[in-house]
Amino acid sequence: MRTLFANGTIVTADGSYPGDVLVDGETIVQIGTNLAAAGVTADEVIDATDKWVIPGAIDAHTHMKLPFGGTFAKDDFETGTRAAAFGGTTTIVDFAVQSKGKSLREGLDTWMAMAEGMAVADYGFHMIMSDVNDSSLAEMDALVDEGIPDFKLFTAYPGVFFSPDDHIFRAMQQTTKNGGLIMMHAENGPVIDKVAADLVAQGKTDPYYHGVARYPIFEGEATNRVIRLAEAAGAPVYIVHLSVKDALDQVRAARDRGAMAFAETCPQYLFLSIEDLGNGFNGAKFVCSPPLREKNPNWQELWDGLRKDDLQVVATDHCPFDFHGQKELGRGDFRKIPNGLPGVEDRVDLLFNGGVVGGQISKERWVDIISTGPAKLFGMHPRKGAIAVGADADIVVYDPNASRTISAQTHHMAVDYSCYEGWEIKGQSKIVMSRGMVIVRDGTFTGSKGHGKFLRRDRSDYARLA
Ligand code: DUC
Ligand code: ZN
Ligand code: ZN
Repeated sequence: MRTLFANGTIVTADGSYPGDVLVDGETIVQIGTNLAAAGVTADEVIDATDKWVIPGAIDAHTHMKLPFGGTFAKDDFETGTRAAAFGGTTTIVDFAVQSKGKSLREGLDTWMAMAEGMAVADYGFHMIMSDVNDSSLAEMDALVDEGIPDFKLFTAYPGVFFSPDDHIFRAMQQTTKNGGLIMMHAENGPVIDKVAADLVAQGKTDPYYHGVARYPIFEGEATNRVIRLAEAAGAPVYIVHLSVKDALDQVRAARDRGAMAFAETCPQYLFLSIEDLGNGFNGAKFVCSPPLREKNPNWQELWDGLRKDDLQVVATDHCPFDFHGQKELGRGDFRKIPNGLPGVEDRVDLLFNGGVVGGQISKERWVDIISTGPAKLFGMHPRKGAIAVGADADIVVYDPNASRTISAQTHHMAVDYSCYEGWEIKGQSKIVMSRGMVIVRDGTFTGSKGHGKFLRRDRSDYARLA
């Protein structure tokens, strides 16, 4: 099957130009101008006049079916990748979880089985380490070789995912040897739990106090601490879901002194604020960790960070729980609200609308932070994240002039609310191709369950990217 994308503007992280893209099978085989006039034939010609041809977007941080607080994130690998595809995302990197007392391998096998035959577009895994010991450290080397080169550890969630500093340091030392990457959830969990307990004891149990308990300085402190540990170990480190200026300042300082420190933020920290956590128990819809922050100065600081490359990635931390029946587990005690927001479907458009239309970033930088940047950092480039000969044919025809209204009534995520309900935004993915197969066409799903395959990823050259 040969598909020709004709008459569009190819938008990449490096630049934009008018051009045609020819796909044969699962791969991009030719890029040029007026290919049809030059005699190139195809089974299907997709007219991209007045539209942009961009690499399929990559969401490097999702949690399909994550067990959390006695329940499970609602989307599975089918519904989650399908919703992602509607929003122009053709690759996700999810998190397999090592449980305490179990091996990395057991956790990986469980998540592999959950995804097998389900996904409509490609997926990879990072590995969450909840139990750092001699044996799990040794297992890391094999995982790096098998295409899972990154490991997430937590300074938050004592008793669940939390690792003490010496465990984090040992995992970092291991990646110094095996070429992998440590990803850090950086908030000071033990201190947060103390503040949260004090608030609840005072009768402050509403979702709003979830935001109050998790001070910005607790994220800044932990961010600085883990970066310093990584520097001591000679390892690269990636801060996930960075939410606040205090933490960004630590990343900026680290990068200025030459540390291999990288960071992502998420749409919720660019577009939502602690005010959304108010409004009684309705605020539970907005409970995630780190929490939503004060709008000022944080939103603009994060945009500045994205523009200046102190932040390299925008991912979603997609972790959806229904308001009814799941978020409601925390009525009367915000500590029991499952943490996480739905987002995998709307990231690309929110970033286009708020970033490109909003004048914060160029369209090329938009492609970089939603696709090419994560492809490079997470060992997928140039197979993913690129419009280039030889790359996987993960291609989106994007209409920058389309507009739509976000609503839980029309979204494809398996969750009963949207954090952006009623928002009118510009930009929409019209054609979404995953490895040569058109999986979304003008708002209709045309893909198939099981088309998505596990993606073996390489180590990246972190020193070069820093
Ligand atoms: N934060 C969330 O909001 N949900 C899942 C895990 C996390 O770290
Ligand atoms: Zn996290
Ligand atoms: Zn997460």
